[in-house]
Amino acid sequence: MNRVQKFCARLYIIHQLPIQLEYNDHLMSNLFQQTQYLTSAFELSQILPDEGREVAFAGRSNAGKSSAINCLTHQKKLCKTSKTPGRTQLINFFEIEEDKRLVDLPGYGFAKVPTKLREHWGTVLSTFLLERKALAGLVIVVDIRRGISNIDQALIDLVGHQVDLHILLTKSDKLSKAAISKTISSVKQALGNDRHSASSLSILNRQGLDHLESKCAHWLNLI
Ligand SMILES: Nc1nc2c(ncn2[C@@H]2O[C@H](COP(=O)(O)OP(=O)(O)OP(=O)(O)O)[C@@H](O)[C@H]2O)c(=O)[nH]1
Ligand SMILES: [Mg+2]
Repeated sequence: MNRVQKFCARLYIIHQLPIQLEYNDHLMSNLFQQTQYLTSAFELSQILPDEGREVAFAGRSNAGKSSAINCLTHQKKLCKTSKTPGRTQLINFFEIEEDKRLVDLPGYGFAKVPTKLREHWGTVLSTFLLERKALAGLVIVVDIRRGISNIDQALIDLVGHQVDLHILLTKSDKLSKAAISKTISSVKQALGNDRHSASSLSILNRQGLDHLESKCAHWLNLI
């Protein structure tokens, strides 16, 4: 390639790049925008047949799981969100397209939940996360200001050897850019496994949404 050809090729790339990025962004938004509520389960027996591919969202009560799914799908009320912890009390399934689903899981770690209910969800969640063949990836949602709690770590230890994990550090609008980067680095280091990843998200300014979109799209074979 001579210098003129190199220059033209470079120009072409420079010109094409933003268009291509916009196009991909647009494509991904459209992929998740079609998501619809499918069904809910309280018992293992009510859970959908183990087919297709799913990405589940787990984490402490009030960490921002339901808000993250709403942000990802560009919808305001797909999942119920609340300032009061313990809002999601069922396993909720959402269909992106046939055999591709997002799953909003009940939160853990909320002290006011009765012991019986806590035990119930402990069994249901661990069985679901360990046995579900459709589970392509698990997003563990963590409030960036609180960091990984003992229960989050116990979940990582329980399923991390068989399911790909993404730690989603939410509410990043509450921290400075420097503090966000520092927290992401330390979480990645603590994970110590290249299969697992971490990024931040703010539902207010949508910082980090691109990361979450591409992770979920990749797990679900949408791109
Ligand atoms: N500032 C800010 N607030 C957020 C963000 N994400 C979630 N929240 C708030 O955090 C609260 C809890 O959000 P939810 O999405 O209901 O949390 P959850 O993890 O689904 O909670 P449970 O269903 O109780 O387990 C709500 O008041 C949200 O508006 C964020 O990125 N920034
Ligand atoms: Mg919720």
